[in-house]
Amino acid sequence: MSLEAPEKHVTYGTAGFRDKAKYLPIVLYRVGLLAALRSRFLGGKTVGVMITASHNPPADNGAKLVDPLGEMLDQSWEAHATELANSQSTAEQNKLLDALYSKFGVKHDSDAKVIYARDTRESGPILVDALASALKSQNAHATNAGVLTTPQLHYLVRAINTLHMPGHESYGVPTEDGYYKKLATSYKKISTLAPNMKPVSVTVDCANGVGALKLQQLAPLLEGLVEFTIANGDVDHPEALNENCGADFVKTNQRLPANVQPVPDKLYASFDGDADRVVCYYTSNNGEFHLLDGDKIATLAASLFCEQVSNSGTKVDIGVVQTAYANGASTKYIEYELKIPVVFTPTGVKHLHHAAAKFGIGVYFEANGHGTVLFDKSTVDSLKTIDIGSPAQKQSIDILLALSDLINQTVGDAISDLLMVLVILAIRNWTPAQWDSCYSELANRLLKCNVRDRTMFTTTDAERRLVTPKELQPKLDQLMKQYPQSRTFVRASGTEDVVRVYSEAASPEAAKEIGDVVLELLKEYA
Ligand code: G16
Repeated sequence: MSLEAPEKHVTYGTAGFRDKAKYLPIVLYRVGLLAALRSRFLGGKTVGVMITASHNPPADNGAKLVDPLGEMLDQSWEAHATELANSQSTAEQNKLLDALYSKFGVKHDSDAKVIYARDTRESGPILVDALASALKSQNAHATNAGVLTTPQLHYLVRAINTLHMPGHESYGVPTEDGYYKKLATSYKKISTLAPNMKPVSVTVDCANGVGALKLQQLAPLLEGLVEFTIANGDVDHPEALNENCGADFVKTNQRLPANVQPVPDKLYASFDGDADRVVCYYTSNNGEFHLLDGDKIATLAASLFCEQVSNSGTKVDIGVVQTAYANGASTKYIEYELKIPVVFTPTGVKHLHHAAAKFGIGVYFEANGHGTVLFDKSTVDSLKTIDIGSPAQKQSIDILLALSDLINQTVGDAISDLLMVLVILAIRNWTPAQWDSCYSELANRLLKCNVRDRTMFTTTDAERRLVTPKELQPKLDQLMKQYPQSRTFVRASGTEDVVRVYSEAASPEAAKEIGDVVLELLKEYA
């Protein structure tokens, strides 16, 4: 490593470290040091490191650590990651590392196992080298899993560890092929259970990222059931990643990505750069674009689970976890139509995941398409052991169990989530427009704004209110009073050097006006 310290301060944020790739080799080296320690601390269980910057521009990159059951790094370790990464010299780095070994009572020569993967970014190989050299220096057993989607790495970590983990059922064959087979087998199983399920087709904008490669590998296993057409699958030009395409582009701009010429009423989907998010959409006959975002996916899934649980004769507490970005109409639909609880957490899968795990079946989705459905172990056990009274009851139980295999239990997964959407639409024989008609969204707008120091924006109430700058929230409150059914908030991004502005109101004009006023207010902090 030529540098002794990162050129700028880095923070383990919403989704690990994320910054311009040029700043990151030293950071990845130190991520490797910490990953080996984390594995040792956990008795030699395998931990993961994913090198990706997901929805960010091609020049960025990042790294996140994955804990043994495929969850995000335990939050209490994030501060250690940040402190170690920002050491100002090799001597300071070693001193800090030694202090952590002592603090956690970990022996330097105990077992450490780390598996890592990267997305398709040009900077990936350099960062892999930095990580690998740190793992070597720590005598850790290191496995390079190559180019994968983020959720595939999470799957591998969990599958490896649960092969021999008392109290945990094996999660699947710990290979990339095992991942595809698990998804395809459960999809096929549902197709044999649900009466008259028809084959479906979907065009997927893969953001010119890793999702394209992986969808191509899955497709033959679902032949005859799902037909995939790939758009924006150019991984040979890394500069094209997320450029005018991908889930973040479509959600933020509320319009079609480049290179998609829609056929009315057909389903389309967009993944992000590392395929952990998905949003869907369609156009109507008049050419109007209709977004089916994370809120629509959450409500589709929650309604199906409510129906199947009720048919199954079991009692399961189903709940939905959302963030401040959730459209107010989706929250109302869940609470008043589906009659199940909604819990709010700050942005970041790590927050939503923990809240969802408290339900028997916990559906969590961010509006940007990041999410999954968690099945509590006791729910799965009770579905497996319940006395079955009728064929209809058995059918619902089998569908629920197959869905628990189809849906990635470790983290949001664009491929698995898309299959869940497709299978629900197929079970119900619904068009995208029928799905969309469950509730009408309030008009909304999502903006980014550059400020001189985004850390001055601190929030409370699941990020729905600003604490600082303290003069700003009263102005936002005043603004909301002027528009019916309106809501707006400002929060600092954890992945980009911007603050995000969300506005929602009864009409698109009002949502736009509110957003414009907030941008104007933010000029003071530029
Ligand atoms: C990451 C996080 C998501 C979050 C998104 C944007 O997604 O995993 O939970 O919604 O960043 O976060 P922020 O608004 O703080 O920038 P991804 O897909 O980029 O890994």
